[in-house]
Amino acid sequence: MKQISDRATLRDGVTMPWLGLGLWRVEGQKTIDDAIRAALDAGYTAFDTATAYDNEEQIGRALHKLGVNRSDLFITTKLWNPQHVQGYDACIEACKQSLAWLRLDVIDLYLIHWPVPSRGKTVEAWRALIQLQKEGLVRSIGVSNFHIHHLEMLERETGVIPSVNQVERHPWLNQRELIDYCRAKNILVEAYSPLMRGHIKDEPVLAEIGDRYKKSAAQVVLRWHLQGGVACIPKSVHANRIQENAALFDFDLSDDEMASVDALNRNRRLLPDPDKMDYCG
Ligand code: 1BO
Repeated sequence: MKQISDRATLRDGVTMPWLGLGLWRVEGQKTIDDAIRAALDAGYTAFDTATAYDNEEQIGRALHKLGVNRSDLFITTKLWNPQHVQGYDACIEACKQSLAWLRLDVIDLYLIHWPVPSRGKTVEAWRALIQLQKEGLVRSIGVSNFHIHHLEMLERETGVIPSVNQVERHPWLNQRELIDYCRAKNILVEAYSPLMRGHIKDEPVLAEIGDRYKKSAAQVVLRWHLQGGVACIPKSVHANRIQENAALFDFDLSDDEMASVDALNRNRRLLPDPDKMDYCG
């Protein structure tokens, strides 16, 4: 990819920006207005939220106030576990509620937020997303926090493969096996917490690589994601950081530098393992 407007083509033909602004734990109308404005100014068109983040309504208000052309935007939101585990109808209603909060006619990408395997409702929730796409309420459907065995279950039970799997991914958790599986199935992997929740400073090699290009360690990590074919949604509410996180398209990491970042992997999660995340409200 050469510029922030470049898009990945998903398996269902929908195109999605490689880089978006993550809005997890972004709260308060003014903070949201300012972050979205700064992101638009920096060239972002993709915004990632979830019902669980409790900010869809404020995001909808911000986009409406800013008068952004709808066709220029790519909005992702996610089905939250309490509705997921209630079954098909609750999943359909949850999506309609997100549409209302976001003030949209269609969601660009709708994801099952967590597999919640202990409740056994994931296939039913997936069937609801398939129906939502058929009805045109969502353009593309995918999942978040799915291991390979969860993805296999959806394919086996429904024959419909998600377009995106959004997962925790950063240098300490490079998700090699999952990425290889998703690539073989033409599922785009998207990284959340791509900047290791503040731990980048613990790996000095990242700043050393950055010095060669006059880039920060964070920019090196984001470039590593993109260059490795992984979309990402760094979160920030600071205009200067939002801009910095988008200034990734004027340098390339060498193969050796990509390998140095890969070598930092420890299979270390900073957030819950999806097989153990059972929260249902
Ligand atoms: C706990 C992580 C949630 C990201 O969507």
